[in-house]
Amino acid sequence: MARILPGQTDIYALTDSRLALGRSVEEQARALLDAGVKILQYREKHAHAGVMLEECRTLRRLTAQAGACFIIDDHVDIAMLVDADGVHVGQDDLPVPEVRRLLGPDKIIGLSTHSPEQAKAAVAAGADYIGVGPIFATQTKEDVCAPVGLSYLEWVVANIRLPFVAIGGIKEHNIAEVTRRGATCCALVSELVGAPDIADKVRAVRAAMREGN
Ligand code: TZP
Ligand code: MG
Repeated sequence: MARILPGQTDIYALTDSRLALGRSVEEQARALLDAGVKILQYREKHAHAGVMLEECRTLRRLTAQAGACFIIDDHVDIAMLVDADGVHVGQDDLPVPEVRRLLGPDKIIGLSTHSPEQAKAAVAAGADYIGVGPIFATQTKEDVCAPVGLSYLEWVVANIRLPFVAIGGIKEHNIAEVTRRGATCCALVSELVGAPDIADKVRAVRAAMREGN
């Protein structure tokens, strides 16, 4: 089990089987972990609960072997059943203090935020890290709000002490802009799992991140 927060690593990868060119969740995870990704989130919005549970059991095993942190999107029950390292919730999911009651003090709770008010509320609620975005327009998330752009990211860098991960429409070609504004950890969905060669893409994204430093 690895308690690794966004401030401690550069890339935060998420699964998405609808974008993964036919690769299974396990294949996505193996490729990402082999490429050295240290935070992996299971995010499969359309899978049945039984399938999710089995896929999460597999990812728990693979992430533990790789010394990587395993986060599950939304599903606190599955996170408890497979002993994931944490859960990521959005503004419309269970409130952070209630998730904390279920998971206890040692597990990681991430919360998506889209405004300074939400970031301050996340700190007060006891989140361990926040998602900051969507930075750019994205097709990946169905109920996504309008992009908050780089200005909200800059506000977080200047005002919030909690670890954070920038997310939403981040690609190899624009990630240097995001790191230049002070993000040290970026979450990417389609750019990584949708790449023909995931390992090559992780290397290219890492190199592009360094250009912005
Ligand atoms: N939360 C905010 S934007 C987003 C999530 C889960 C999707 C980001 O996907 P992509 O493909 O990296 O734009
Ligand atoms: Mg959610």
